[in-house]
Formats: sequence, structure tokens, C-alpha cells
Amino acid sequence: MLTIWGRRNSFNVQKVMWLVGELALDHAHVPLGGAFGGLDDPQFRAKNPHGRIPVIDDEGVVVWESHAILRYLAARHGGEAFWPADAATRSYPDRWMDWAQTTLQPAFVDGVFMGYYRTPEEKRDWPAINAAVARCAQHYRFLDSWLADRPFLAGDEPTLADIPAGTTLYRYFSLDIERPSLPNVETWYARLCERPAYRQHVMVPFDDLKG
Ligand SMILES: N[C@@H](CCC(=O)N[C@@H](CS)C(=O)NCC(=O)O)C(=O)O
Repeated sequence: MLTIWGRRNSFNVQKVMWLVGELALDHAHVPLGGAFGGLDDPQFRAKNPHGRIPVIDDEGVVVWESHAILRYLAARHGGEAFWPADAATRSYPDRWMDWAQTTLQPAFVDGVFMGYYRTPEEKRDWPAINAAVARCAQHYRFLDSWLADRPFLAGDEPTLADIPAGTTLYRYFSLDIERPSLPNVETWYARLCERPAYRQHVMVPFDDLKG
């Protein structure tokens, strides 16, 4: 049995749950972190010494770090669909996953979601928030131009490329912030919203996270 630890309103847990849903993997889910606590429990620390979620245990194989988990699940259970074996083809999901983690996430998740939405009004650092909103505009415009002639980030079908960046969209389009015109990102988002696994695992209300 596959077990996934991590609260459902965690951005990094959502990436993993979305893929679990896409692959229709039989699993058990254990809410952990945030209001659920448990990150310092010795049993959990034995699985992930960093004390962060998500973590999975797949028949004794324990994996932490959301992108490592995505790659593990796709390779172990997903056939060729989400993470192709061919090195050149695989480099597309890999580059978009790495770009999302090193470039998009710091701007959106850390700068906007944490800095703005999760921070109480009186503590918000507006120059930093405005700079992060501007960096997001630049990054989503870049995605918009890439998506002008392909339906998904790595081509005709969804792959791991779509998961990290695609997981930001529900929150990016829900927040009361300035956004540029992004017709191709909006079409991509509409495509993702058609997927039951995206609706179930990513479009999760997050009001309880407000600062
Ligand atoms: N780079 C890690 C980041 C893990 C991380 O920071 N997870 C957050 C949730 S998104 C966490 O554990 N927060 C503590 C908590 O939920 O209490 C990954 O991608 O898995």
C-alpha cells in the first residue's frame, strides 16, 4: 500500500496528490503538518529528518521532497506517460519542474502566497509583495508565450512538466492581486480544471491559511 503524509491544503502535497489521482493509485492519506501537527513526532522524523511534508511510503520505499516523489511515482507506477524514458524527451518535464521550483515558486509561493495571503495585514511588507507580484507577472507571461502553440508544457499531453507550475494556478487566479493578460495560461488552466484529479486535489479551499 502507498501512504502519503501531508495536509491537503499544502501546495507541495497537492502536487503529489494530483499525480496519485491521475495514476489512480490505491493509497492511504494521513493529514499532517499545519493545524494537524505531527512534524516533530519521532516516527515521522524517522521517515523525513527534515520534518516537512509531503512524504510517501510505497511498500517500504520512503521518499520526501515533492519533486523526487513525483519522479518516483511516475517511474514506478506511471509507465511512460508522465515522465518519458527517452533522455531528450524527459528533459522537458525535468526543466519545467526545476524552473517551477527555483524560479516560479519563490516568486509566487514565497513572495505572494506567504508574503501577502498568509501574512496578517499589519505585518505585510508591501514593497516586497509588489516586487513578487511583478516577478510573477514576468514568469506567467513567459509561460503564456511558451503555451501559445502547445496545449501542455511538454507538448500534446500532460506530463510532470505541468504539475508544479499547474498547481500554482488555482491560487494565482483566486487571489486579489494584479495579473497581466494571460490568454494561453488561462486556456491551459481551463484544460487542467477539466481533469478530475486536478479538481479534487488542487482546487482545495485555502481560506484557513489566510494570515
Ligand atoms: N522542498 C520541499 C518543501 C516541503 C515543505 O516546505 N512543505 C511545507 C508544506 S507546503 C511544510 O512541510 N510545512 C510545514 C507545515 O505544513 O506545517 C518539497 O518540495 O517537498
